[in-house]
Amino acid sequence: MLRLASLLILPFVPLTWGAIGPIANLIIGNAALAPDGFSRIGVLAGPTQNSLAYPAPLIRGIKGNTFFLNVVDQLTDTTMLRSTSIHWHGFFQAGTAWADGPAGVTQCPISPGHSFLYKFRAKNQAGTFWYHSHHLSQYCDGLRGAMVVYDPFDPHRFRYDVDNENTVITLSDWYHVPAPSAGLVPPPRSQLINGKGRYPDGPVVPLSVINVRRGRRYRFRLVSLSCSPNYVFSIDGHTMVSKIRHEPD
Ligand SMILES: [Cu+2]
Repeated sequence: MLRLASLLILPFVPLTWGAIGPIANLIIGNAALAPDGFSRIGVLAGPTQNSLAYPAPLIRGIKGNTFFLNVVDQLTDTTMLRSTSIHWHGFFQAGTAWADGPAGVTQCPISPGHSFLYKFRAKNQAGTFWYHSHHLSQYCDGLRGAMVVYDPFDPHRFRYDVDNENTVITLSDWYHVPAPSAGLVPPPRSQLINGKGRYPDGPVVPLSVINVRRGRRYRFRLVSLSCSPNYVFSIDGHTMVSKIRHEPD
């Protein structure tokens, strides 16, 4: 179970991770990271080679937008897959099945040094989605991020005051061994909220903090970027109207 230990009552401070989209370059590269205090190389994404991150950057658009997402493969680490392909999880892709992403099904994987422009429209879709590598188990090495399609005419708009990139909460499992050598169904070493967590007997590294202001209503967009586990999520001192379960694909 993942629990957000506390919602700190502090002035609202925007985080610095920048959202991108609906027109964007998405660079896929290798870089070191230590989301739970253990350093390893990951398969990461970012708007530039110098901003590779985990989770991958939030991609956002507005209902009706056409996404132009240019995925550029700059992978070099031979301990992991160097070719790639991205699936935009939850988008219907009516008429654009070629942009759905499963390598070997709707496209060949993108080879290192090459790019692929995904173009698809969020015609009648809005809400919280995610995207991930769809090339074997590569997404377990880090190529996963959240995606939001905002609806300017959201029928629930009167229920909340704040809905932005700071109210997206990602849940994910994390591994210390690169996926190609981790064996079949390896157990995750840690669980991360917004890309931060700890593993048993590991260092006491910072956990993610989401600042809120008393009296304001926040639309939290909870999204599981899971390779394997399901999550039960709760917030201390708050009643969840319904428990959310998500079956990863
Ligand atoms: Cu998916």
